[in-house]
Amino acid sequence: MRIKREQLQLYLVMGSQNSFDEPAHVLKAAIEGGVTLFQFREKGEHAKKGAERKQLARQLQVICKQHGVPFIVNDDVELAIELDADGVHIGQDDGNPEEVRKNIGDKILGISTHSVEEAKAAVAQGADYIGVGPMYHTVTKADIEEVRGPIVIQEIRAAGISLPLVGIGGITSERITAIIEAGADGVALISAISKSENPKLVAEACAGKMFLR
Ligand code: TZP
Ligand code: MG
Repeated sequence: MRIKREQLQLYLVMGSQNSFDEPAHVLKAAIEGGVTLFQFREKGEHAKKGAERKQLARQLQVICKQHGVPFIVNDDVELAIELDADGVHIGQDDGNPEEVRKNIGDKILGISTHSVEEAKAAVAQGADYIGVGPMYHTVTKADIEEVRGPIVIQEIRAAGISLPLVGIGGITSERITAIIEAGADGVALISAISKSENPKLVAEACAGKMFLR
């Protein structure tokens, strides 16, 4: 088991483009509030590039290490290997999962899925966990699939897929219960935490919703 279900409970996904405050400050506060897993997702129009991007990744990885929080890199196998990150997260259009698995060896592999079919494929491809979304409308990611809500998670569980799973997309502390009740092990959030005035308080409120099952 490369990742424990409990480690997926409160998954913060973030890059510098997602926060007004320094990403390092946001990450520290969020971890103090109860974040259990972190994904470095530095992408989009306003994202850092090259050496600056790598430097930020290292800085955030150090914070994760200090707090025992696994550090996952979004869609960049090369960077994950160079930094010896704990894992990689890929989407449906981010290349061949089998190839990614070969390259990362025993690191954690997360795959974004949107349906029972994609979830089944992710299991076959050796994913350690899947992200399912978008649960709700979001403006954080431009190219999102149709919003179908927590019902997709119920469908995936009903199909017999027991792989660790997080919901993602438009999630706030108020929406967590519905996602956990649908069968998720946790939730992945960007803006609810990263754009909050008080990331620690929001993370605490989210963490308080996790002990339901
Ligand atoms: N994948 C599906 S929705 C999404 C990603 C990366 C964005 C989630 O961001 P937010 O701010 O939590 O809605
Ligand atoms: Mg991607």
